Amino acid sequence: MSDTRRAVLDALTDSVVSGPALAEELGVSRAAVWKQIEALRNEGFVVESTDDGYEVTRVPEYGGSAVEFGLDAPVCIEYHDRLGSTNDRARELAAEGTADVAVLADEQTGGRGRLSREWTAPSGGVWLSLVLRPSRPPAHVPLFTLAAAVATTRAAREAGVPAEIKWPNDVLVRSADEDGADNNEEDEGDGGADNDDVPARGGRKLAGILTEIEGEADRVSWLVVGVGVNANVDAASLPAGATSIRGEADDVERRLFVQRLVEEFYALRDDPDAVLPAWREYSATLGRRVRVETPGGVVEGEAVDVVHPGALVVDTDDGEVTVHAGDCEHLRPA
Ligand code: BT5
Repeated sequence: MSDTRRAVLDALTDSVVSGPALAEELGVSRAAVWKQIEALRNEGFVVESTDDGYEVTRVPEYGGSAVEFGLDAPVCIEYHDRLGSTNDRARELAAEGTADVAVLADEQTGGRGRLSREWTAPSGGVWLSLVLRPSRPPAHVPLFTLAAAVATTRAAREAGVPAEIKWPNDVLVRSADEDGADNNEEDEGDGGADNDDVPARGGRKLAGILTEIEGEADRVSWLVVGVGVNANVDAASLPAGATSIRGEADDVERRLFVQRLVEEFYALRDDPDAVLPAWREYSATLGRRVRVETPGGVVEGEAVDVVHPGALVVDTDDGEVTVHAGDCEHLRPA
């Protein structure tokens, strides 16, 4: 998207503006403004020309400009109806030197999870990859993944889904029989998929995050944070153990859902000290017995804390162990 188009969109967000005023404000010709208005109309916006100027009276349901309209974050959206993987496209953009772009697709045909696992991504979901170039060491990258999990959880809760985070970055909805040590009363909802054989125990998976980086020892060159949220999709079209917003609550306006998610993520990017406290607040893992498969072996015990930059502290029979990466399973209380 051109800077002019974004500036026109931003100017139209909360006011009626005349073409000449807009041209002057943006330092472009009236013809250039008119061209952008026509482009927005072609994308499905209804832009009325009133005596006072242009007024947006209808925003398309989904798409790049639709998400950017009213978005309070410094991000451009590149939208595709269909894509192999938004992370792959984001990696291309990152390699070209881009930053603060989000690749968004309605459907992915080659979605990826961690460790080359498949990610099912039918039409109706939210498949999003953010390109960032933070001046941080690679060791701090997990903080961005945690921030994405917090942002996703907040957006899901606003959509009426009691989402929680399983370490490190699965966003899930606990099953009634998964309430563990703390007997959380929000756990009665058991809609969505039939989950008698949940593969990653701990609840029904609503969203997953895949973070990829390129960098040197002391500096990240680029970071791609891929977020997949099962939004307006039938749980039946997802793998066993998955759920969707549609399965737990009502369908969401994806345009607004993506805005909330991206805005929350950028707010946390700008306030990194807020990430861990927020993550702890939404955690389904802390206080639970867990079994973590790490590259160095299995760690089992009670999850007692998450510490910078996103490591899990597990109280085991042999004392506290800090785990930096691995697959985590929630165990039923002994
Ligand atoms: C993840 O991997 O949870 C990270 C998923 C990231 C997906 C996003 S979508 C936008 C961006 N573009 C991409 O290509 N990827 C990112 P992992 O923890 O490895 O979980 C993968 C496992 O979850 C699979 O092996 C399945 O068991 C399960 N799974 C696959 N699709 C699912 C879905 N839609 N919902 C819930 N679980 C799913």
